[in-house]
Amino acid sequence: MRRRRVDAQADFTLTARHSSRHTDREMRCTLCRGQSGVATSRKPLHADSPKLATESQMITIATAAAALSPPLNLRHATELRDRGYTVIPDAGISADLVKDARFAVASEFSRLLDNLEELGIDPVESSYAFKELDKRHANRWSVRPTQAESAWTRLVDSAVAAASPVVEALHAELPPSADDGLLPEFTSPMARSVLGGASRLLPSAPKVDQIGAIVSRPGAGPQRFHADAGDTHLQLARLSPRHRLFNVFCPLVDLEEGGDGTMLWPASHLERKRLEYDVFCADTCRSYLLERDERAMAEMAVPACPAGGLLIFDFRLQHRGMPNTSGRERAIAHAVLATGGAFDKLGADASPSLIDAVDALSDDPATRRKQREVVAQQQADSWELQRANSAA
Ligand SMILES: O=C(O)CCC(=O)C(=O)O
Repeated sequence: MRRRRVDAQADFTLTARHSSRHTDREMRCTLCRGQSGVATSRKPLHADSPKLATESQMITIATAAAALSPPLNLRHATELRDRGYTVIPDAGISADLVKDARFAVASEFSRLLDNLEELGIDPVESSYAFKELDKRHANRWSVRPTQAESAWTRLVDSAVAAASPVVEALHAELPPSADDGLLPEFTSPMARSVLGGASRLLPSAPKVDQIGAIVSRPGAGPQRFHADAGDTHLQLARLSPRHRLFNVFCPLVDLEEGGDGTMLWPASHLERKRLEYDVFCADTCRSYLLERDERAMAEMAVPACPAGGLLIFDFRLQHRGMPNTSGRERAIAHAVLATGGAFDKLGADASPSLIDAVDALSDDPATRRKQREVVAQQQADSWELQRANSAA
C-alpha cells in the first residue's frame, strides 16, 4: 500500500474504457478486485441506461492509500478512543470523485424509488426494508449499491483506505481507555489481565462489514437517538477492546457545524459514561429520551465535515441524523469497519430484494395486485424485524 501524506494527494480522473489500466500502485477498482462489500451477480440495475453506460466508462483513479501521516493517525485514533468520534476534513478524496459518487448515489436511489412505486409502496409514508433500500423514517433512507463497481464504491474504497490506519493505530498504538470495558471497581485484576491477554489475540486489522449511503431529503425530521450497536455487541465489546465496529461516513455534500449532519454524544460509547447515565436516569426517574435531557443535550456535537471528508465513529456512540432544512438532498456514503471478529447483524443482505420483487410482478392485473399486497405486508414486517436486529 502506498503511503502518502494527504496533502500530497494526486487523484485524477480518466475517461477510458474499463480495462487493466490501473496498476498495483493505484487503486484497483472493486470490479477487478471482486470485493465491493456487496456481491451482485444479477444484471446491474442501470445496465440499459445510456447515461450510466457512459459514466461506467469513466474511471476515477484515486490513490488507494490516502493515508494521513502517522502522528495525524494517532491524533484521530486518540479522539476516536476518548470521544468516540473523529473528523478528518481532508481524507485525500478528490472533488471529482465526490461529484461522480454523488451522481451515482442519486441515480441508483432514484431508480430504486421508481421500483418502489411499481410495487405500489409509498417511498415516504410506507415502512419497508429491502436489501437495496430501507426507510429510516420519513425522508431518510439507507441505500446499498446495486452495481458491483461505481464511483460510489470507489469513493468508499478511498474512505476505507484513509480510515483503516486510524483504526489500526487505535488498536496497535494506544492503551484502551481506562473508562471503557471492564471497570476496575467491578472486575478483579486477574480477570482483567486474562481477558486483556485473550483480547490481544483477536485480529486488529479492520475489515469492511458493509457499505452504503444514507440519504436525507428536505423535510426529514430529527432521528431518535440511538447507538448502532445492540446488546450483544455491547457485551462483547466490554470484554475485548479489539471487538469493535466503526461507522465511516463520507458526506457527498458539505455539512456545516450544527447543520443537517449527524449529532453525536461525545464519550457515550464508554462504559463509565453509559453507567453514569443509567444511574442518573434511574436516580431521577427521568425519561430515557436523550432529547429531553438538558444535561446530555448540552454535551451534543454536530460536527462540520466538508464533502469528501470523513466522520469516523464507534458503533456504541449515541447519535442521530439531524433534520434536513437545507433545500438540497444530503447523501452520506459510508462503510462499516469491523475488528476483533465483530459484525453487524443488521446486514441488509438477508432482506428481500426490491429488484427481484419488481422482476417477479405478473402481467396479469389481478395477480399483480395480489402480489403487491403481499409484498407491502412482508415489507412492513421486514422493517420491524430490521429495527429489532442488532450488531454483534
Ligand atoms: O442521517 C444521519 O446522519 C445518521 C443516520 C443514522 O444514524 C441511521 O440511519 O441509523
